[in-house]
Amino acid sequence: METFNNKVAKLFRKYEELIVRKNEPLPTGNGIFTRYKYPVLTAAHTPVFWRYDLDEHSNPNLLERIGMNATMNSGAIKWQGRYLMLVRVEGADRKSFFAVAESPNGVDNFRFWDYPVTMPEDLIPATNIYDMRLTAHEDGWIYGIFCAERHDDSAPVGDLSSATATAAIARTKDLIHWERLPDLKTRSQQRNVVLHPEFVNGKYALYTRPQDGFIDAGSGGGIGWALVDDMTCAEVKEEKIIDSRYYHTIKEVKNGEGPHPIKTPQGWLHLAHGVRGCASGLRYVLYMYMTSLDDPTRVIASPGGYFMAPEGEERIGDVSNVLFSNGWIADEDGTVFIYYASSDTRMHVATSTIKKLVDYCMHTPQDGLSSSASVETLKKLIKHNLEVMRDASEDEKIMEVTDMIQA
Ligand code: M1P
Repeated sequence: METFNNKVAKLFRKYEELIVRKNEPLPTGNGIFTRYKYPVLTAAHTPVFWRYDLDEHSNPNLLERIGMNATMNSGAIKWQGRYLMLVRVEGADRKSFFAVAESPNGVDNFRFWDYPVTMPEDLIPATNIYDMRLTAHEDGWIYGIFCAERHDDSAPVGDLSSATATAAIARTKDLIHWERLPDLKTRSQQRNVVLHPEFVNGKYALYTRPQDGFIDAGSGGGIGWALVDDMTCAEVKEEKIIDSRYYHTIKEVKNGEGPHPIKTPQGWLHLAHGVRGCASGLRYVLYMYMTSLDDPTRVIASPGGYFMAPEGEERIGDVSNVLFSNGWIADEDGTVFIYYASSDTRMHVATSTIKKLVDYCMHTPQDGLSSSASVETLKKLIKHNLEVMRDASEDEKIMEVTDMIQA
């Protein structure tokens, strides 16, 4: 009979194989980004010693004691030369918490730190916390803004689904010790709030997502912008929508800022999610846009349609048909690591470069908001390409003749 110690050794061996498995870029693509073969984090990547009691006396049958359900919507940062994700881990009990996983190269070998984050509570404790955006701000702190969810006590008795969403704020210098600051004061519920990395007119700048209800953006929505004097008592007094939602687009139901934008010489590069409704439920895709360096509220590029949509196994999971991103890392050499979750279940990486992403944003046609506008845009490209192809074949003919003369 297999001994307890052998069973434990087997668990660790299998786990280790998973952690050190090399990831592979997938050959197919659209030239804009590269997907990878394996998810970078799954629930199975959470340490064995989080899930099992490894003491033979208290767990003689070596049963899993604390089940993990998902590793999803993760913030990201390059920290002391390592690629870190601030992961939203969801237990089998449906409670999310934060934990750091780090990798030496950004595409595989992600390993969790021993302990999850101990996040101090605000005055009113939250039931669930999730989807942290990390910002290394020029004031010297690393801020984490995340959603704090609480039961909506104004709901009728017996309604155990109604909840409220608030933007919670914490800051750290080492990603281990967190100082919790008061939740963002705002007129509406908020999710997907993100801190801009630089001061704007001497103030902190926030991307917001005002919403009428916990799920519904309602009459409002869109990606908002607000300036705040002090992050230790942050209050949104005025909010301006900088990226609206539109009828019959990928962001018709709602949208939300992803990670904080990346600064490029051409402007701020943004990644966001857009949501539309269909017979199979809500469909979440990722899209991009750019804003001006002089005025970060001015959109200067708005490529039409989605940047990434769920594909293959990404389409299936706890909440199917969802891609969500709240973390990316721009490396010194211009490589961009885009960390995205699929179907609220697992984390993936896609790589691109700043140059390609700027090109994508600047030169992808905008959404013309109607079928006929889309056809006109398409016809323009076809006409141009047919001319290019015709010119190329004319050149080839000339070259053939020249070759014959020379021969
Ligand atoms: O289930 C899909 C997503 O739903 C919500 O998205 P949004 O903030 O746009 O409403 C969030 O709960 C998010 O965590 C989740 O991935």
